[in-house]
Amino acid sequence: MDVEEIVAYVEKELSGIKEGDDPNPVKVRLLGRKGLFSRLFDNLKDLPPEKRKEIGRRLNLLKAETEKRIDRLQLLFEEEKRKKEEESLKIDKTLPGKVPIVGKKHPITTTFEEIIRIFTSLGFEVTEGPEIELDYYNFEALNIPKDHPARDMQDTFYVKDGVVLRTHTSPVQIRVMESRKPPIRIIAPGAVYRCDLDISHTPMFHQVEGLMVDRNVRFSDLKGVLTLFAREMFGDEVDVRFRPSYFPFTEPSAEMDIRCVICEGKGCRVCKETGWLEILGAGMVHPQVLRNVRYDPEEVSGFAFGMGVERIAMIKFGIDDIRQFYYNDIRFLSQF
Ligand code: 2NL
Repeated sequence: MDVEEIVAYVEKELSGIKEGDDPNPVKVRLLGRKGLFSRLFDNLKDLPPEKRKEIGRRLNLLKAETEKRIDRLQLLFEEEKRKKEEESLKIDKTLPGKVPIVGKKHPITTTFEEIIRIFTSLGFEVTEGPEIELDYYNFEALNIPKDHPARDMQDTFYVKDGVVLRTHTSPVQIRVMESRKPPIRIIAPGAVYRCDLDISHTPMFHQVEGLMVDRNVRFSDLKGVLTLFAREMFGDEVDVRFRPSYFPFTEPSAEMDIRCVICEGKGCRVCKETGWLEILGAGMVHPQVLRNVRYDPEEVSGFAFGMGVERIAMIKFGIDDIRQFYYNDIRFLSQF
């Protein structure tokens, strides 16, 4: 075995690899399991012992040198590969950027915020409560009798015996009254649920209710606060009127209308030719409701009101189908 010849052979193989080329085929040929060095070391055993040691030493040196050079070529190859990849992905910084779609607040959110702003500026505090509610707080405490149509399976989602999805946010106000003494001035905004779906009803919608309880709270306070609300919400000039109505939890009860914002009172499809749009219901808190929360109706009185946020938003933005709010169609939502 002529070591000089082997060195020359290895040198020829290694110098045949250009920098940046893949050194692997040569690596396999020289250093692989059945490669050159492997065979050479096998052959050592056929040499006489005195030669074996010296040649073995030189072969080991040559092998180590070969490994070092292959490793270096391997690094150069990887680097070249990475550069080529980068080149093919290269970003043209002069291209105009993609304009991201920026989300907007949902019209129900902005309407909520506007209602809340108006009442908090009048000193009302925002309160919240559970959407899964006890029958007691949703109906019983509000003087809604067991046989009242609002309790019908058709309107209420029953969770289990004695538990419902709240059908209004009044139960929040009952809970606050139970836990505090008058004076009370609160609003209760939130999601409510009724089993109903058509052009003017969705099974989930939103309400803001309000409540003021103190000594000597009168119907004139109700009229003053709610008139101010309507003017802030729909414009300074808007006309309002109160019509007698009925709710089991208020006595007397009323509904408030504003002059139709579409036809200005002349009569149109939206106001059903009446010239007026109903925006909320209200009344003086029923004495039985006050007693239910351990208030003395001889000492304190209060007014309460409730409005549908979707309804307010429909009037404000001129939307005729409540379901539009919940299709999540970008073409609809991006208009606000
Ligand atoms: C409507 C009418 C109303 C109330 C809600 C209320 C709450 C308590 C006591 C008494 Cl704790 N009343 N809330 C009163 C009158 C009307 O809502 O048309 N809502 C959409």
